[in-house]
Amino acid sequence: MARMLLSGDEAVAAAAFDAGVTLGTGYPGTPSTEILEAFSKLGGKAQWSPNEKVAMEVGLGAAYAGAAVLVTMKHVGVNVAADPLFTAAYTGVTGALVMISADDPGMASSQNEQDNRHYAVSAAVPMIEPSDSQEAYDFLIAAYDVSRRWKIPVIFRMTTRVCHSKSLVSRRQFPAPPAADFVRDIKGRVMIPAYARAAHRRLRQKLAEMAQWNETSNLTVRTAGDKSLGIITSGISYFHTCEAAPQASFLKLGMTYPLPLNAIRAFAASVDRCLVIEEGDPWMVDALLAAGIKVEGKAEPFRFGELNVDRVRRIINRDTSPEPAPARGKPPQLCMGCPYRTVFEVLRKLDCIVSGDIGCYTLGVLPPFEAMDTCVCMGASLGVGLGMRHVLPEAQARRVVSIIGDSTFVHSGISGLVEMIYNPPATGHLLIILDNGTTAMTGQQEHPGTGRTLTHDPTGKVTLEKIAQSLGVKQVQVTDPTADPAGFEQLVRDRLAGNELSVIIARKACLLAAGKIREYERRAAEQCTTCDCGDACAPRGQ
Ligand SMILES: Cc1ncc(C[n+]2csc(CCOP(=O)(O)OP(=O)(O)O)c2C)c(N)n1
Repeated sequence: MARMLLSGDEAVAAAAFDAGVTLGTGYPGTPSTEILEAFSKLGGKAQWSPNEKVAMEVGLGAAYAGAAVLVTMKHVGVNVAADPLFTAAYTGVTGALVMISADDPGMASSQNEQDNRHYAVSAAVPMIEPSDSQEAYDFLIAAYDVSRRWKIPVIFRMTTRVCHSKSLVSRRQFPAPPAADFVRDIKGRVMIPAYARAAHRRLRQKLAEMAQWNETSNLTVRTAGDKSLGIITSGISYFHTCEAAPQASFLKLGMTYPLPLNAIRAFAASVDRCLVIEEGDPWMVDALLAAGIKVEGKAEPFRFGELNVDRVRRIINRDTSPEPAPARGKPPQLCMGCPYRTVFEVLRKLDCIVSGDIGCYTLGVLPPFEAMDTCVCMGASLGVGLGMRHVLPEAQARRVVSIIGDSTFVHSGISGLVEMIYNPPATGHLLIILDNGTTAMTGQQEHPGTGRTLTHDPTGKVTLEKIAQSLGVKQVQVTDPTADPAGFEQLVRDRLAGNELSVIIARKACLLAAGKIREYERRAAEQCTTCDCGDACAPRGQ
């Protein structure tokens, strides 16, 4: 096949497609979102799940049934998927499962820069890290081989630069993987303690075998150079270092867990000074030092943010002098005409204590609104708001409002609403769902509340107000805040004054998505002749 210019995300999608991956599941999150979208465009079957835990579980079920599966998420998504991941390591898989962890060192678009290499160690699953798009392609194929051979989920860790940079990729052809087929394995897949104890031992045995295999695997590349400086590295750091110290000797690792300790030990002994260049936490250097290998790491300031050629030069030169401040960019802001603006204006005017959440609307924290007081992780607005309501003096408690986007509500807000019903504060509580009909922040993906699939075709729709009502919220109001801002303000005032539990769904389509949504609805109305898809087809009659 001809060579193509692909991003790392597109290369992963192409590899998954070429390798015959049967199903891709995931939840959007920068920098991983494009993978499933590209996989779907190539003709692969891809679907958004309500959240990463569900995506992992659906993937796991498919892999138990013998299929090859791709599960995608950003780094914080792995926190959500961690519960099934850790025990999936015990059960293993029958087909093959690769989980993409797209990490965001430097936090281009995330709330933290957690280094998910730690997950490989704590979940005890192998981890593979590509450096560019060709490796994203080749290593993904290798990840499926590892997963199939050792019957284990594999973490495929990428970072923003690898996900989004474009480089040339040669694609190949592969034989089709075996068809799905259920083979009973009760002791292998039902993790009661008696079976799990044996499973843990099996897992450690697999890791020992994989470590042995990795000692000579072709995922490791050794380049002989100047003996005075040896560099151990992986991922994007490899390219920064090639430019910063082209004369050095290199040991570039592809599979970074379990580490090929003997190969590393031999490399370290072959050079005068052996330096580990890694982005994020001093994860690898700590592991190597713990194994008694004489290596040197980086100074603490380089733990923060992305590395680049200049920073790698500084690490090599042990230069910890102040770094130049990055050029100031233009701060992001809520779009002009964004329906959330009205909501934040009201919250600001009423001096609400706003327990916020993650999405475009987090920008309500910035001037001119400054109408958000907390933001932790997806879904936290409910729990954090309720916690404040429980302990604050009444006058303050009455000012507490939780706000959450529609996609985030479906992702992990519903359980917070269950908590609100179960443990209601004495002053009641108000949740405002900002329903703009899309997952705007990550590029307008569909979610269960839109009633459309990843490919924008109609499917079952989860209706937010029905969820709130069925859970027992008495005061549920759906309103377009922009249609009558004064009326919206009065509504919020009324809800804050009472002691009831209330939900206001502020519904108005994202300005940037509205045209596309109308087009999807028109297309669906044309296609849908036998209407049995409930609310998804509602616009048909309009
Ligand atoms: C666990 C986790 N998964 C994914 C993300 C990426 N992400 C942040 S907010 C968000 C959803 C935003 O959609 P919505 O709640 O509808 O708000 P909008 O952006 O449309 O205002 C996503 C996918 C994340 N931060 N954390």
